[in-house]
Amino acid sequence: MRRQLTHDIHNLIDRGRDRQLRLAVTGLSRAGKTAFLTSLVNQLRHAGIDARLDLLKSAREGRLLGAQRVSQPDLGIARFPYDEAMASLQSSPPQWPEPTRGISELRLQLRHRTRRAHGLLGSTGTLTLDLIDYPGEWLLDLPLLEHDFLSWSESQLAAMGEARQQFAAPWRQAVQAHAPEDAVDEARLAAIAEHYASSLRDAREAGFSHLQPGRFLLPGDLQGAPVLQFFPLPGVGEADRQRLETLPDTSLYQTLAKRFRYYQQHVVKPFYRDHFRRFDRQIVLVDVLGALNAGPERFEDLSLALSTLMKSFDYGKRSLLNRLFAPRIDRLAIAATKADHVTADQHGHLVTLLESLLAEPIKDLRYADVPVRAFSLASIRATDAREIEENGKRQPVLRGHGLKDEPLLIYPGDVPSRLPAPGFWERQGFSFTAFRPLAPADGALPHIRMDAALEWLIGDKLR
Ligand SMILES: Nc1nc2c(ncn2[C@@H]2O[C@H](COP(=O)(O)OP(=O)(O)OP(=O)(O)O)[C@@H](O)[C@H]2O)c(=O)[nH]1
Ligand SMILES: [Mg+2]
Repeated sequence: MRRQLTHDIHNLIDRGRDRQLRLAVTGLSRAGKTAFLTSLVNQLRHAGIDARLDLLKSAREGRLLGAQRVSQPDLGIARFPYDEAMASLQSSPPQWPEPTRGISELRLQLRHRTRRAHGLLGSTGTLTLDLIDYPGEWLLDLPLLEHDFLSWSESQLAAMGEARQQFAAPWRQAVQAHAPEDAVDEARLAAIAEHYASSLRDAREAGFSHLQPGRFLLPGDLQGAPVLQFFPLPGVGEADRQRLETLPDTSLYQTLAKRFRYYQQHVVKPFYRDHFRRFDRQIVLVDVLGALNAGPERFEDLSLALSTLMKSFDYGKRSLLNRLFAPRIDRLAIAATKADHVTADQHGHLVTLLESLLAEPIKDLRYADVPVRAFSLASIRATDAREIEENGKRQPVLRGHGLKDEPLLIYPGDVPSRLPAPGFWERQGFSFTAFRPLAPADGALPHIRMDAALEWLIGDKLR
């Protein structure tokens, strides 16, 4: 107990002297979180040796001395699989790291020299950087706290578009066999819930992102637990509220309502209370190019999902989040990942497209005075930029290898600078080929603008 207290006090003092920072990385499934954190750790470990970090001021000025991994503070959280990710990238042929599930963490200790007037170097300082990777899907659950079961159920059914209805057909058939007042046994409930969860998984497979409840997609250690076995109830609404509330505890309605409350209290809230509330800085990664590639319906859905996700960073005084948890993130980055999938002349468009995709949330953040900046980057660059000459004109192209190791030389197309108008999808398709990582040379991973993101996220702590 006393040791824990001393530990906490030390943590507090370090933070006061700007020596500790918790930086969280999130994004929807496959957005590039593992690649980003792996590269971030790799770049910092190679700072001052062979990492290219010119846009990170302390590195450019030769003041960043290096980084070491130290044991993480929260022993109950999975370790971020840095070694495993590096092993995949260094295998032959190189491979992308495995998908990850849930939250993980890694602690780095950075040593740097402080700066004094007239460019003189000062004393050495240490920054303890806690890096946290967690699924963006978990943030999609925040709005669920504003509902009770009945209103949540109505909202979910209303939000189900045509394509989602199709995935949900088996679930609907199963649930419609029961009335809200029926007593339904555990096994039957589990079976209906599995139909519901599977409709969400199918929707995600098909490229949809705006899906709730988030843990149904990424259950982690809650797999099979009754708290993940609820679903909306078709055929009832606000008008039935009085009647429904008088139903016995054993009824289908009351059972689902109870599980829903449990999910709010024991799954959604603890994440915000135990983790989110303690983050100092946050980067949200978005696979904009992947969504462009998947067509208009998925692109629109990504936009919806992102505006829900970004609500977790809206600290307006009256926001739900502020009332419940008083979070303290004081700086935010949003980044379009995998920028090495398009030629460098398109990178500017990628940023403006991301900004228009997030226009509303960015406005809210600015209003709430949370500094936010948009980037396009490649955590682990998998292509080389080349130029070819066609009909007497120079044309930038990308060279790399496909996932089956086949050599590729392509021009992937133009990125629109704003949200694509309907005509765009007919006029111009996108085909972004997947590249395998470049063959590893010794040393730092190749990247695009990781240093710019680092400068924004931690640069001020390395002065
Ligand atoms: N070309 C290129 N591809 C990338 C880059 N970053 C990620 N990718 C691709 O995107 C895939 C997903 O990246 P991850 O880093 O595993 O994404 P994630 O968000 O951790 O995914 P989950 O753990 O499944 O949620 C990778 O397997 C790569 O194919 C990048 O910088 N360049
Ligand atoms: Mg991952």
